[in-house]
Amino acid sequence: MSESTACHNANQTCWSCPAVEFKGHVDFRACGQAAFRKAAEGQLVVECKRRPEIGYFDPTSITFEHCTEWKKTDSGYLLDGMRVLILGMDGYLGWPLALKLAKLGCKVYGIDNLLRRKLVSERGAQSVIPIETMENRVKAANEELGVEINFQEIDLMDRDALFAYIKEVQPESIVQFAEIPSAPYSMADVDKAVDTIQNNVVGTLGLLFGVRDHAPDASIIKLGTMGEYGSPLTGRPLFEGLFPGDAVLQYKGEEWSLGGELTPRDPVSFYHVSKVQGTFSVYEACKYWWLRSYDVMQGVIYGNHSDELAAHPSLATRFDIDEWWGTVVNRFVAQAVIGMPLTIYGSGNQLRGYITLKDAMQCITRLIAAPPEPGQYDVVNQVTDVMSVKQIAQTVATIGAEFGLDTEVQRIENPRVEAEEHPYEVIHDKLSENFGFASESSFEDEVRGMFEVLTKPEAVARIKEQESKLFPTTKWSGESAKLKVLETWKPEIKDKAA
Ligand code: USQ
Repeated sequence: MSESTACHNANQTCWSCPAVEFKGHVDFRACGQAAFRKAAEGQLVVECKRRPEIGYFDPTSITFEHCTEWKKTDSGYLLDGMRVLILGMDGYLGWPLALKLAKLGCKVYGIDNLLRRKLVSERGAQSVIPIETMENRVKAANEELGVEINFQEIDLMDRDALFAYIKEVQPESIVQFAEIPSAPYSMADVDKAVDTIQNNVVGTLGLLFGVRDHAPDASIIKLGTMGEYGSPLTGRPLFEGLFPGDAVLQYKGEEWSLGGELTPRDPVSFYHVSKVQGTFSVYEACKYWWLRSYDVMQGVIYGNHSDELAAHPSLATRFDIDEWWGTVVNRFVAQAVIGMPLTIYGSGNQLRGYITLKDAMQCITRLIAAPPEPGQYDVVNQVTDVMSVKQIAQTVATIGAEFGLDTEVQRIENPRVEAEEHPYEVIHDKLSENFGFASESSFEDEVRGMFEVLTKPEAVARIKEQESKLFPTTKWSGESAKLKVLETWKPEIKDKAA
């Protein structure tokens, strides 16, 4: 990695540093729709909570590169011993992030209500890769990686406990992963739809008040989703959250500026609706209270690998494959392993953005390392590849053949209401251009790595135990008729030697 990429945030100054407190009474807040408008020179000074001996100073005068509190890492400069609070630490993403940040020298704190474990088990499913209790995970992280991770079993909806913990920890960055992440779960019945909306929307809203009152300088990394934009049939590009500042609409012979407006939302399930609502809450909180946030429109995450997870089996993250809790790539690999035809919904031409678990963790780390300015709400689209479901099935079958698997593919009636033929122009420049992100894993290699783990006898047994939960039954329409298989075929596997 080049020097400039590694230190992408070197030029940031105390304007962006959560360890700094703004002094004075100048109301210079931005509207929350664009980068922070700095006060005219001399109007504002700051004080560093970590280095009070400096006294009041101009916040543009010290860069991260020149500050003794910011240390160089391979993810840019990171605040030394940065206090990061991960909400949803027990989840698929929360745990690998905790390990990665702890290894980078952050002081990592986390909460979780362990709901995901409960919901997966209520479904009669299980993580294919066995996972330890949180207590054992924290112990294993200490023994295997030599890091301290602090965990509290707290429900995001328990605002008294949440606020007390925020007050105690005084986080400099907060990562909001504590959401119910399943589209089919949110469509299964009214209780599950309400649970999803309540947990995700009300949970995030409560959090914002907690940050306002107890850690207002913390940067908030909020996990959104690409599915907030939907897949517009017009081919409208999926800008990174906000229309570019110079976007102009022609209407009745006049030009109307769209600069700074949120890219239209067209969510594809009640789960995705909850994410849209989260976006608006965060956007408004930045506007009203000078909170600062990156809203991460993440594509479908897949895989089970990161350097820290690989250090010891007791550090593994969960890996779900059933209809509700598994995502498409992880599901296809598991299906191939037990000889079940891969379940393509509808035409299989649906396009989505994808990213490996390892790359997603790098992106989030880089966002933590380059906090937004006070009042700044910004969005990144977190994907590396755009693929159709059919392409994914083809690659999974091809790589499965390397493991001696003879994979069939089936097209089944689509249980979801989603466009099956559509353009998909995802703009995803910011992470690489502004945050120094460079992908470290490819689709093929990650799928190969998954096959290596999932073809082990104990994993095969755990997949077979939940075989009946792999074929979809949750229709968006609410009907419960069995889904028809439309077509079955064996993908052509090109002989590498040929
Ligand atoms: N699909 C199949 N066969 C399957 C499973 C899914 O064809 O067996 C298709 C779906 O119809 C859809 C696509 O694959 O077109 C992706 O489905 P998914 O279940 O992998 O992902 P999705 O429901 O969209 O949600 C997942 C995560 C969610 C995250 C989202 C990112 O569960 O938390 O927000 O990916 S995105 O899709 O970009 O909105």
